[in-house]
Amino acid sequence: MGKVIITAALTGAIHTPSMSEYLPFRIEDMVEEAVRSYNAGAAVVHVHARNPENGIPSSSVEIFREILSRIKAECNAVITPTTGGSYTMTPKERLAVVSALKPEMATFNAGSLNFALYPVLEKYREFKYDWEEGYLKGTESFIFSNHFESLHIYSKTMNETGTRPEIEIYDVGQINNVAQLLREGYLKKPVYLQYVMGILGGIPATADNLLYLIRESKRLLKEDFIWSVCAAGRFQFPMGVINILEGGFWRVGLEDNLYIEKGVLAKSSAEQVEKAIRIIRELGYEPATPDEAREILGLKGIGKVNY
Ligand code: KMH
Ligand code: ZN
Repeated sequence: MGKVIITAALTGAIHTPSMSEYLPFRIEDMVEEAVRSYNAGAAVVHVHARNPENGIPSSSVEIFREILSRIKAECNAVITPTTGGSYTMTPKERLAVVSALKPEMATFNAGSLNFALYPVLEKYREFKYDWEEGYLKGTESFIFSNHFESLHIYSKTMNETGTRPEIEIYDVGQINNVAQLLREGYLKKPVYLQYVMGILGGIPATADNLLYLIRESKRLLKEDFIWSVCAAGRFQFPMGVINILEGGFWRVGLEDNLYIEKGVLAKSSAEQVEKAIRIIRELGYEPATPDEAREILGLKGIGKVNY
């Protein structure tokens, strides 16, 4: 049985501070969470920047630099900053972290979609910060734009900085986008896909759909891909188990799911990492170390980043 790359997605741009007291958005909390997830067995940590004063998603390179350099000083995890940012950011703002910090890996969102969070307003009514409600409501008219011109720019930039794209796949057609980018020479084989399931606007998180994504990836990309899955909310663990059994990897973390079990808030992404590793070990798998992940993903090495 192979090694499984476990990724911990610490904060994201979906959940807002009032949804969980455990969602880290201050720099010191994000660093502590990254180290906790690393110590729990995660090989990769995925990082978004937030304004430390009020938790609103930020594209500030200086905040990213502070977070990434402090994580790097404390552990050997692979650090994957987002280029997804949030819907308040331009493509240029979203990409700035890659040009400036030249990370080993960064997310690469492979297509456009509705990215709707507004239905959570039925559940959350009281907010600590004045931006939260408008931010969530604003997603009712939000198209997460990743057209081919921006995909070309993202690819070129990541090729220049030696940054491995972690290609976020929200729906089956985006696998064909990747095939097109390979044909055009923008992306290199093998590509690393992160199936993102259960976002309202993207592919629903069902076993059938996950197997379909894998099958369609094999049809279009042959053997030239490695893949992981992250699924929103209650689907995080079921989709992860299926994906492991199919030969893929697994992303957990409070970015995607605030709970450790039904009705119980996770106190840390590390709790979800520990639970995922207990499960994969029961199935005969072992978590990959960060250096094994670097080998599997063909990363340039932490010594070649600019932070
Ligand atoms: N936010 C997740 C739904 C990114 O950060 O660029 C997918 C993601 C993409 O993590
Ligand atoms: Zn993210």
